[in-house]
Parts: sequence; structure tokens; C-alpha cells
Amino acid sequence: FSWLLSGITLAAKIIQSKVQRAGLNDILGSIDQRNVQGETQQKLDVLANQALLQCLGRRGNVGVMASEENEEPVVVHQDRCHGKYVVVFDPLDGSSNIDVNVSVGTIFAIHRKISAGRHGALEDVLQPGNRLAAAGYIVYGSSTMMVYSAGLGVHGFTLDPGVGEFLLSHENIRIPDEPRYYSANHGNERDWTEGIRRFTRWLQGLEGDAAPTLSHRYVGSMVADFHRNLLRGGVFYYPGDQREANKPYGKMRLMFEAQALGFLASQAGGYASDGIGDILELQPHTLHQRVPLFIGNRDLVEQAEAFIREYDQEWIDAYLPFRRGAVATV
Ligand code: AHM
Ligand code: MG
Repeated sequence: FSWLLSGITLAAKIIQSKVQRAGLNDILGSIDQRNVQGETQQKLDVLANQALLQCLGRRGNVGVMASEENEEPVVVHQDRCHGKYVVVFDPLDGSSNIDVNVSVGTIFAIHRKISAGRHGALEDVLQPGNRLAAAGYIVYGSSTMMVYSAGLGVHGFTLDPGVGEFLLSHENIRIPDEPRYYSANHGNERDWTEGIRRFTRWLQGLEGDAAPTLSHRYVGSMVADFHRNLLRGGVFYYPGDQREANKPYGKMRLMFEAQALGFLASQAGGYASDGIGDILELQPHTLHQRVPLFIGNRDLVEQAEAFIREYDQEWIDAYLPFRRGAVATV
């Protein structure tokens, strides 16, 4: 297992060195074009995907990989004794922030293989989050940090650029009892349901009782938003809203984003929900399926569920067929 993890940390180092030179890469890219290479500069998310596929594909114990950048899972080893693990990843989350020098991240989740052969690849990937063997993320911020759990608490490792290794810097991270931040895209408020609007007002101390009165912070890279809230306490939410493109299930991906971060949240004493129940109990139906997401301090997430139950019956009725897999998300 540590051999597999070292594949992830190697890919993370490759990705971070490219992220750090993102602005310079554009300059080099234009030089490349003059050299008549015939190759166009690859976007960082494609490079990040390649780094993970190559570093993990050569680890003997990875049987199947699934990436947000690939339509189908990639089968590496068919037999279980050589490829007993399944790795699911979002190579570079927060892509819209890459070009403007704002933190981005890599998210990964590791399952045990359950099928016997090639045709079971999708079955191996589509497992609920409560069966995860491990999950984590790397945030490429002012420093590069990997936060990881194999089911015995959450630990943070900071990349020491001098040594070139991830060193244990945050042992046994617990989400603080006193939350400080709420994180959501307020630009979408006109398309939020009544329950989400009221929940937001409650977080601001404007609605109901026992309101926490939080500050608002939103990076727009979920890894960075989650990381801050994990260390300081708070809630991130991307609800299902009324916009045509993502009605009624929102934007986040269950397999590539919500499961891994939900696992980490619960390991740190927090909770992740789709607004109805535990994200980790959801049976996935398709690889790229989307899901509403509320994640952070347990009491805040449960309060979101309560507002939804009270005010959003119409949304619940529209969402349940997607949750059951009777209708696929796009
Ligand atoms: P991406 O995988 O295409 O980068 O999209 C995921 C990102 C998350 O990191 C972030 O929380 C969210 O999209 C932001 O979306 P929006 O710009 O709609 O607020
Ligand atoms: Mg993403």
C-alpha cells in the first residue's frame, strides 16, 4: 500500500513543479511553436492526469484507475493479486483558477478491487464511499500539502522543497468545534431554493435560533475551500439549484470530489451530505455522476438538511430519481 502511496506523492511532486511554473510554461509554449515541433502546449490538467496515470500505472498493485479527465476507467491489471487497488482521482481540481495563480488541488480515493476481471472495472469503481480504503488530496497553495486518511484519523504532510519529500506536519487533524467560515458561490443565490437561502441566512445570524454567525470565504477551488474549513471549522456547500445546466443536482462529482472529501471530513469528526443523507452511503450509478454537496462541521451540515426538509419538498421530489439512479446526471 505504501508503494501505491509513493506513486501518488511522486505524481504530486511532478504536478506541483508544473503548477509552480504555470506562467512560465506559457512563455516556453510560444517558443515551442516557433521550433516547428507541431505540438501545442498541453494544458496543466492534461499533464496532471498523465502524471497520475503513469506514476500509478507502474505500481504493480493498482488494478483500475478512473479519472475525471477520462470517460471510462483504465484497466491496468485484470487479476486481483496483481492489481488489488482501484484509484479514482480528479487530477487538477479548480481548473478555472490555474491561470490566475490561485490554489488548485488533486483529489484521490482508493478502493479495494471487488470484481474478478476486465469486465468488472466499472463495478470496482462504483463503490460507495463507506467502503473506501483511503482517500486524500494535495493542495498546491503557498506550500504544497498532502492531507490523507486510511481510516485512522486524518494527517497532513507538507512538501519540503529543499528535501523534496512530504514531511508529517499536521498529525491527527480534527475539525474545530467552533466553526469560522461558510463557503458557497453567492453568485448563484438567485437560483438557490428557499431552504438553501434560509440556511445561508442562518449561517449569517439572520434567521432562526442558535445561529453561528460565520465569515464568508470562497476560493472556487474546492480543495482549498475544504482545506481551510477543515483546519478552521466551517461548511462548504454546492447545492442542487434551479439552473438548467445542473438542476437539481448541482455541480460536484460524486466519485472524483465528494466521496474522498466526505471520507476525510468524517475521519476528522465532520460530516458530508447531499442535503438528504450521508454522502458516503450513496451507491454510485455512473462514473461522472454529480451530486449536491454540504460538507464540514456536523452540526452545520445537519442544519442544512433540516432547512431542506422544511422548505424544499419540491426539490427533494425532483432530486430523488437521480439519487436512486433512475435518471442519470450529465
Ligand atoms: P473543476 O473540476 O472543473 O475545476 O470544477 C470543480 C470546481 C470546484 O473546485 C469548485 O468548488 C467549484 O468547481 C466552483 O464552481 P463555481 O465556479 O461554479 O463556483
Ligand atoms: Mg474537479
